[in-house]
Amino acid sequence: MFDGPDVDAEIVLVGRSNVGKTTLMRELTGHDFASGRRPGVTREPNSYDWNDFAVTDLPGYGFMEGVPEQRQEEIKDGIVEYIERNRGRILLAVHVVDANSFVEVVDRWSERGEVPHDVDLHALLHDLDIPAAVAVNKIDKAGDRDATLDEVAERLGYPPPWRQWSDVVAPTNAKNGSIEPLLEVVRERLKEEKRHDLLKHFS
Ligand SMILES: Nc1nc2c(ncn2[C@@H]2O[C@H](COP(=O)(O)OP(=O)(O)OP(=O)(O)O)[C@@H](O)[C@H]2O)c(=O)[nH]1
Ligand SMILES: [Mg+2]
Repeated sequence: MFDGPDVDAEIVLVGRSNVGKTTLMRELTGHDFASGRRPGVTREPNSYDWNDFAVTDLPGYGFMEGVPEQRQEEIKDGIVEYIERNRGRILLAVHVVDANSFVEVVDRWSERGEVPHDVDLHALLHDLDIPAAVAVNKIDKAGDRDATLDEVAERLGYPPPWRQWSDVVAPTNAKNGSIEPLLEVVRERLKEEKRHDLLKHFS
């Protein structure tokens, strides 16, 4: 359903609609893509590529304004299929969440006995052995930063204190370009993969 760039290494951004993936993409690549105030802006993957390596912003899952529920399900399936198909080349999946609504959404679904999309997606990355980062975005709006980060991380399987997971969990404010903790996670991951040639894109 979703085509991707013709590359042999990729970083993907995944997450619910409206969490700030496209804004983060812009900060990560230095190139502009359409973002918006309402959920459901990105409906096809956006890639930025440097010949053999790309950063790809995937559509968001969950509620999308003006998009029928069945179509929302298809998009989620398309995202899962994209990740499964490209698992061999994905160096890192940046799972983006909204610091201010994540816990509430996850708990609401869990209380209903359903698996929240984000928990499901994170488990998929784990099952496929795809290294994951969690960008806890819109951190500028969080009241108690450390408590928020602890609560978010815990629900994705990283028990508190969140700081012990600094190789995974990265607070970000994509809107004003404060994404240094995420850049650090990306650089560490690239070093692990011996892709020092790519570090210059994330300095
Ligand atoms: N306060 C704040 N707002 C942010 C931040 N990052 C993004 N936003 C805002 O959140 C809204 C959604 O941003 P997008 O980047 O379009 O989100 P998305 O995840 O790509 O959304 P979809 O394409 O609909 O899935 C926009 O109004 C952004 O300006 C942030 O760190 N802090
Ligand atoms: Mg988007």
